[in-house]
Amino acid sequence: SSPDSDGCTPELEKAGLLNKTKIAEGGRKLRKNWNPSWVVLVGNSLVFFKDPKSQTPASWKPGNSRPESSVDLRGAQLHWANELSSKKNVFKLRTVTGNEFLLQSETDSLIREWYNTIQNVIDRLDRE
Ligand code: I3S
Repeated sequence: SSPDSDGCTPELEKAGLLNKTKIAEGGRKLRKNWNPSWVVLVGNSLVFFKDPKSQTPASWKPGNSRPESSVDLRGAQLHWANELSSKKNVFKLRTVTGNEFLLQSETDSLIREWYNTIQNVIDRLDRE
């Protein structure tokens, strides 16, 4: 049987490296600060970790794999947002609490996969 045969462990849907910047906190605009982020979609949440490659070997210890932040996708909104950046392949994720993130990848197919997978989770939660 699968490790989640009891249905209690949230399902890992997707994980990978994206460029990320937070542009609003509770509806209040923030200054952009793009950084690579290890992004994990699990259950109803998008979880962000610091890019291990941007850390020194000494700083990369198990204790440091603590998430940087996490986003509840229930009620969230997703939009392509190339007008919000000079970078290509940018989408905006807005949470119900008014936090806004831009996520970006140089790889077209990769960013489309992320967009579709996140949108599917949002749609699933909307139907619950
Ligand atoms: O939308 P903006 O404000 O032009 O975004 C750019 C700036 O945030 C810039 O930082 P400083 O204004 O602190 O120098 C960033 O380095 C750029 O990456 C931002 O623009 P892009 O187009 O990369 O999202």
